[in-house]
Amino acid sequence: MIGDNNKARMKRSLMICCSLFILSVSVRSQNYDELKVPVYTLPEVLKTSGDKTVADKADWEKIRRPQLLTLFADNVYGQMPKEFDNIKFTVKKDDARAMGGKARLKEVEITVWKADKSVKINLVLFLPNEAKKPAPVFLLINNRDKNNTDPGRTEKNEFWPAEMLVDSGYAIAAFHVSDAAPDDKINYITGALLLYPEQLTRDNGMKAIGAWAWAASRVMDYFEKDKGIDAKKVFVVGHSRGGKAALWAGAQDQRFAMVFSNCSGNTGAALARRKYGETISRINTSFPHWFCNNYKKYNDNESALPVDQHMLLSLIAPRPLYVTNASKDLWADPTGTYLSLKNAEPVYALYKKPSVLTAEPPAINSPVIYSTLGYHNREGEHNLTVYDWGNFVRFANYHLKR
Ligand code: GTR
Repeated sequence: MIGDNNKARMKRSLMICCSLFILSVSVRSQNYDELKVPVYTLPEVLKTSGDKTVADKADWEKIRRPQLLTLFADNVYGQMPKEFDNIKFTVKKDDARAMGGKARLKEVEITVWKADKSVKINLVLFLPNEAKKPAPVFLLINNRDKNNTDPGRTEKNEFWPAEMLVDSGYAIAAFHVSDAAPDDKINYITGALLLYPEQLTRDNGMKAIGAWAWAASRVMDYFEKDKGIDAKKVFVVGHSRGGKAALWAGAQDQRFAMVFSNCSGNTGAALARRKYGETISRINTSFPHWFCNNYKKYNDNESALPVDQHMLLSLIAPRPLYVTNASKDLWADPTGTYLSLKNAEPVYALYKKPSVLTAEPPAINSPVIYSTLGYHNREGEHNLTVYDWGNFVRFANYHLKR
């Protein structure tokens, strides 16, 4: 006879074996073979839910754009709450002679209240002292270590090459995602979501990526009040998970004049239906706190999704959009990212915005700069580097005619 304790132990071992097996199958089952990409049909970006084809920008703005925003909110990123009671900007530090005198450093605490709750977003901002007029600004949604955006500049990192941006005549800013939603499945509710507890009970409720995008908009609220900033030239930048948030922020909030999404991959710029590299089921399993509950319905069921990521990119139109990959970062599906960008062209065409994207992805390290839709596939690993930033500056210079 097997005792109850032994039975429980055996059951536990069996369960552990099964989960390890499922995990190893799912890891092994990520596809990196172009020949195994399934045949798929992308949902039509210009076909409304009422089956009408959008032929001009008026219908795009009135009908299709709002439809797509709702579809993304309900099925992918969750709702974007817009209301709050109060917002206050407190300049905690103001140093006119930072970076050896070439920049003004401002550290600003942005506090947002709703009912009796509040959240604080800490902004680091360098303004170029040489600027004769309000400066355009790049805002990084920092999903990596806070040291990457060290205001003291003891730590310098190519993830946020602040000196290089200032030397190019731009202001550079950053906030850390943990202020808006800590990046873990337990604590993500302890930031912006404190203001919106009702979101937690909804299947289309905002989670971490939505909260990061929400915070980017609160920083935008601040930029509108800072006389050193040209609020019509605020560019949102994000890498990887931060790149997913940057796209959602730019799609939602049209005050962002340009969007830069670096190696954002699955549920960022890459098409979901290709199931190449990271998939929806994989991302929802590893990061259950990023997207709304409804998104889990599309685990291994991509074709049922009423949107794909080219539609998210289309929501940035007509504003300039720059998307990147890294050649060794197959997890983020470089080909699927490029195709997604290419499939956003019809919406840009409604605005007569020229794109020079070729049918096939450009060669590695051959950036497409002189285009409303910009792109590069940098040689190397998944990262945000000086090469990437250098091209962001070139792309911005081109569009600002600098
Ligand atoms: C990975 C995740 C990606 C991407 C990346 C990152 O683990 O699967 O979707 O977000 O992390 O943020 O660096």
